[in-house]
Amino acid sequence: MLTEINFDGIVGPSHNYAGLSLGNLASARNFGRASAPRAAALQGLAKMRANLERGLAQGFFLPQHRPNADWLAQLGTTVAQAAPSLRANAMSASSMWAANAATVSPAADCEDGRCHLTVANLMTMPHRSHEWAETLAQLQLAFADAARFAVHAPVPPPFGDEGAANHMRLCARHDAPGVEVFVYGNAGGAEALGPFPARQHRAASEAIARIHGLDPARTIFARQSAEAIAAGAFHNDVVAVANERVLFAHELAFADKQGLYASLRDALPEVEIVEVPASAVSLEDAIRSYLFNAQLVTLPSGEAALVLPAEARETPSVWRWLEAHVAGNGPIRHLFVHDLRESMANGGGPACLRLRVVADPATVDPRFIATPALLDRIETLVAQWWPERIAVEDLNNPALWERCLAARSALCGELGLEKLDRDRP
Ligand code: SUG
Repeated sequence: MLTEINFDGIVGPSHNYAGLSLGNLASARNFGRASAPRAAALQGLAKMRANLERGLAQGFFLPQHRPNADWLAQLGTTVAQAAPSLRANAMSASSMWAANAATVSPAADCEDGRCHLTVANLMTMPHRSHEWAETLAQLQLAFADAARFAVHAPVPPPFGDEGAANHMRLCARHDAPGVEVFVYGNAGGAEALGPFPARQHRAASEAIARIHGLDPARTIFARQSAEAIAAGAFHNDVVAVANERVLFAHELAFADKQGLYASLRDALPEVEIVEVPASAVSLEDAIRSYLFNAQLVTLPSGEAALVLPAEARETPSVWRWLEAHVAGNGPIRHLFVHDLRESMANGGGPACLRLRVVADPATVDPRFIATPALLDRIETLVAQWWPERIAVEDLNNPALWERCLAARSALCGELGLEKLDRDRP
């Protein structure tokens, strides 16, 4: 049975606030604060558990090996000798934001009838540019069934690709052929640059569409508005989210929204576009609350629900809009609110934490599929091994490096995934 599975990144033991992401306002705002890795991981696990209880299929990916000594070796240094700023890049737990792991095209959209996944190169930000090799290794294990899945290495630089965070899919049902929308900020060539980097390049998205064997008649390339990027929407999924026939977006998300909406209506006449006007929710409120970084999911009843961060409920304009929508006839029928403050403080909401894959869970390596009992075991392990607190200075402490490596090894062992620890890509 093909269904949508949400794979969440388990927050790693080195989660910290080193302010590494230019253009991500939360990351900049919280630079220097002490983080709480254990609480962060438990918040993420609680969301996974709740989604499982809602009847949704849930999987997970493991945190990566941090500090990444192999990456520092490529740069001619070691964990002990690296400059603190470089070391912070090698310590980042940023692979927790699984929406940036890969772009996924379900089997129904692909010429060869397999589900295609292309790992994102994440080349724009140094701390994320070394995630791809371990991500590729995990996806190759999780989706090893070559009759059903094709896992691809990243498109090469200099074409920046940030994965599913800039990709939306609209369809009548998850297992039916869909329309794939690739949202880019960088069109290539000479163009006016805004204050922040546009991480997604159109050329990378076009390459992925070719690699996945998508039907050009059902593939749309849309530009993100420069205004949204300048306001801090470093990924499209900070201002828009789609699920089945519903597109939920801010009025100012796209450079040419009329063009995008017209192409969507052409390709999928039943599409429902729910646009939030700037007069009701400013871009600033949308970005601060992560209204659009909600998970828009289809419950077993067939109704659509939003899985939101607590910040959405605490932002008056946003909560007012949501309550009015649910009270009316809108397609979103339920609101679920989660405390994900540790991830949010680095600019990662509910939707950043997950990668959606349409698949039969029975065809995925079971070591990556969540059950309540397995989540219990992971929680116990996190409570035992994850640091309670990391101040930015602690990133220079050898005891923390050892602790982070040991914690991750313990998790790999618990899940029967020692291979990920042993065979470093
Ligand atoms: O890439 N934050 C991540 C947040 C990613 C959110 N993902 C999606 N929108 N899908 C980023 O900017 C902060 C790291 C730091 O500052 O230490 C960070 O990498």
